[in-house]
Amino acid sequence: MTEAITLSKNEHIKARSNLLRGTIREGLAIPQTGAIDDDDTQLTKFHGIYQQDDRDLRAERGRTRMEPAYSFMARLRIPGGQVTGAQWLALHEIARQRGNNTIRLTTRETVQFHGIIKGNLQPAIKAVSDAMLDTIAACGDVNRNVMATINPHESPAHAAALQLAHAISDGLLPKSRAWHEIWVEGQSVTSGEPEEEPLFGPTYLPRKFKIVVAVPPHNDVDIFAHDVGFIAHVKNGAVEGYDVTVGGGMGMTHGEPDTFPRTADWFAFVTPDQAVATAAAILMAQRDHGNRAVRKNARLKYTIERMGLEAFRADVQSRLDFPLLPPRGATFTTTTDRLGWYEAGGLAHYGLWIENGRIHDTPDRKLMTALQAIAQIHQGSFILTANQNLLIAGITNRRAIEALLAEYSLDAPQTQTRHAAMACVALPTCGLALAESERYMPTLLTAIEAAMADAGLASEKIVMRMTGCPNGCARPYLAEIGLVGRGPGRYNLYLGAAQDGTRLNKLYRRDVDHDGILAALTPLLQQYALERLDGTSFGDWVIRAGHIQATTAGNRFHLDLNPELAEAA
Ligand code: SRM
Ligand code: SF4
Repeated sequence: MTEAITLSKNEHIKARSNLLRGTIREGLAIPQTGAIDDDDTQLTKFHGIYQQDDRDLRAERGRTRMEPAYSFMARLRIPGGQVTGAQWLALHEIARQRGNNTIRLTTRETVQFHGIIKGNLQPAIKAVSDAMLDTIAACGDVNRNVMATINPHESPAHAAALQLAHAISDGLLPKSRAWHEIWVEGQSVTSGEPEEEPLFGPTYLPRKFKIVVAVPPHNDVDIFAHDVGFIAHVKNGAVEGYDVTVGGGMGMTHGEPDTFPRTADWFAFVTPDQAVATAAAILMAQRDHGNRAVRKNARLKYTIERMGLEAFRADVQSRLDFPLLPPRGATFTTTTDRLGWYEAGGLAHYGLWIENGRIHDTPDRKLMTALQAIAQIHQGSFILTANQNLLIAGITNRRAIEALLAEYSLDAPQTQTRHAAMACVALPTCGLALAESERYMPTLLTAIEAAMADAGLASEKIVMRMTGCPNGCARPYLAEIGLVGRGPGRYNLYLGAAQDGTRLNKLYRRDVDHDGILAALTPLLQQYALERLDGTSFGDWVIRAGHIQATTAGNRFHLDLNPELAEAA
């Protein structure tokens, strides 16, 4: 007999939502508030939309008894991150007319608009649809935007990775017509067809679900951070199959050891024509076995920890009519992007560094205007990377693009460490932020660059990532230096991840402020400069030098505390 479980609140909201409609449409029409109904805020996520409020203004508005300064964030679904120049121009206009005049490239190869007020929300999403794009399933308990390794021009395998990302994204998309009704048509449209969700069922998944596709040796999608990964095996220039990984994830909660980041397990090898069915079978196994009572333990990584990998594999296998073969294994070199000019597939490409993915104009730097000008003359595509950068791909008019990059100073040199860095959005829009991230990272990097230069490390690359809370949106637990917000101005400092994205880092200092971060890192950088052997990364060196205890390997590495911290815990 199965035990009755108490379902989490969100399960009830989904169940009674009439396939993700709730009362969103009615709520949008109420002019007296900038917000929508609480339950509906959970449902809009499935449409790629989050209700937020400006946290810089929260206290002041509370004091003056005003409603919080509500606005919405909208995230697009762009499998493989590729858009045309015309689509870029449309995104530019939406940000300008309906949002806060910024475009935010995310850590998952898509864009977000922030600061859309309620009255602008439906027109903004309609404009996204008019640009032949959508926001369906960009958030919520569904399969999220599917990422692919960057640049389909690089080889047929890269092109196949992009195609697979599209096929998985389309194949695993919710079937509900709610998104079109609410955001495009603005009314119910009855087609006469019965509406159902054959893959998900009426309560969708227990939690978010993320899939990526990589072509070794480049791990630019951070394959081990995701619920499911496909790793291409290439023979004679063509993909002969994919290794499949399962159970990666970053999110955790401070002080709750039953939540933890985890790198994915190697799971199986499948042929290209079996890949979408395999993704669907894994999704269905998680749909049926994921924890629907406790949301913080609902991700696939916890399902696999609970069931055991072999039992999980047997369940997935039972849903497929072909055998899951043993994984073959692959080697990666780096998680960072290829920036600057390079040639591939007979065309020129320019990897443009975007600081923390934020595209906007400032008095000193007109990045948004510059990209608009580039989009007006660029014949190829724009590809959004998992490192929050932008590849201007398939350039046929290099001289003209070069001139614009120079005119707007977009080609100014930066250190490798700054190029490799990422920070999540955090304040003022993210409701979960405990500390600054995007707005603080540039300042901290300047100080770390100075410490690196003093140590003679100015030209080295150390992968550094920061988040404003432990949810891990910039994948900080896979950075050589990871900083995770604890409270205003305070961070936990993690060290020791591998540059190829295969090993998590470990807590090194708890609750440190700006000076504390520098006090902890400066002597390490100096020692690293003296002691490292050629080619030893900082993440490997901190372990070799004994600053991080490598007591456990693999996907649970992160869980052990260093002895000195364990004593203090
Ligand atoms: Fe994230 C929630 C931003 C990638 C793990 N994430 C949020 C929300 C929506 C806050 C909220 O729930 O109210 C943040 C909105 C902030 C804002 O104002 O824009 C937010 N996450 C982001 C983005 C924009 C960060 C960025 O700077 O680029 C990334 C958007 C990706 C996308 O396009 O889909 C983003 N989030 C990630 C990643 C990285 C990844 O997937 O590669 C992770 C870690 C990987 C993972 O999923 O385990 C991540 N976000 C979370 C979590 C923790 C999930 C968990 O399993 O515990 C939350 C909180 C939650 O879901 O309850 C969260
Ligand atoms: Fe917000 Fe935390 Fe994600 Fe940063 S890591 S965007 S603070 S949820």
